[in-house]
Amino acid sequence: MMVTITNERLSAQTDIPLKKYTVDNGNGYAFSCLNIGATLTSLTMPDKDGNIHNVLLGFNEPQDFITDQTYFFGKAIGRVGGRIKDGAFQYNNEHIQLPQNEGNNTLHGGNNGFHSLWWDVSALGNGIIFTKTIQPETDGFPAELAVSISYTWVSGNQLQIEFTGENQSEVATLFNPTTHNYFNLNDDKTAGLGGHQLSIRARKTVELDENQIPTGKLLTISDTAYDFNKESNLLEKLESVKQTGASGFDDPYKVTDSEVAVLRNLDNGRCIRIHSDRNGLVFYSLNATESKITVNDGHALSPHMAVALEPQTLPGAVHHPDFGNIVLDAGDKKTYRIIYELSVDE
Ligand code: FUC
Repeated sequence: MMVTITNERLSAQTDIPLKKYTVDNGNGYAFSCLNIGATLTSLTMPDKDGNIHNVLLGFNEPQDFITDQTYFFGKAIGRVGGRIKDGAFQYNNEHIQLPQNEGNNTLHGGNNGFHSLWWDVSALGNGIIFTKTIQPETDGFPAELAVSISYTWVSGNQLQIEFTGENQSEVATLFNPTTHNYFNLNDDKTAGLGGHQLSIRARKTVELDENQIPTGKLLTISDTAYDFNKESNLLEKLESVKQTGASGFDDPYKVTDSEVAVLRNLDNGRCIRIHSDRNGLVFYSLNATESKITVNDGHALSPHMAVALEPQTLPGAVHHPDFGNIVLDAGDKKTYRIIYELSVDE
């Protein structure tokens, strides 16, 4: 593997320090990141005929990566992915208030979460690392948190995304980061999800209330529209979930394996296996969109143009201890890894 790293400035305005970093592994696979939001903006790979193309959906206008609070294309998400009911939790009998950015609730770390921060960047031998020490005044969460997020090529066309959080304070905080990439393995994103097959290693989803807040209950999904335990045609599944009255998938799955999901395209052979060290995967099928947003190659954004698969500790863990523990105590440090194993079926 011969990794090369290049960077370019994306904005001519000197007061906007937007930079793009591209890391090519020399085998026909490359990724690009931005210093705003530690964002993964593109992931290029060959198809079965050797055509190399980007398999992620992203904004066409670089400026949208700076201002977006809706789609989170490619964004690093933290301190906590998903929704926290009433933007608050109890710890040692103390009520801790968090930033509220979706009604009373906290979504994806609040408006000043990882996705909207400017990160410092350094090169590693096989990728890049974003670092930042986040103060409570910056994002509204308790405790000073030193964070690093690295994107590196590891053996055999595997992109590893590693999050480390270190609580540098005397009080506890929360840490449940994820990455919000939307995949579409077709070259032409306007072709939607045609040809895509998805499997998710899960037999249960988290029940959600009318505000998409976890109730604490798990639902058995065997043989329902939500069941992806057997590899399934994504467009057919979308049709069947819509027949239940939903606008698409926006659900946390309780995963049973470290290979949490496999997305493949039967037409062009591209395949992504997602590995994670946590117990949850949120599957979001990009259900609501505004067409004034333009994405890859200047096309208008439309619903179900791509799918987000977000590995994390199950949302709701802070209120439902059975779901996991996302508290990062004073002085504690935690590391999580997500791997995209990329391959091409002949
Ligand atoms: C997912 C979803 C949300 C949302 C967002 C962009 O994590 O659960 O509903 O709209 O991403």
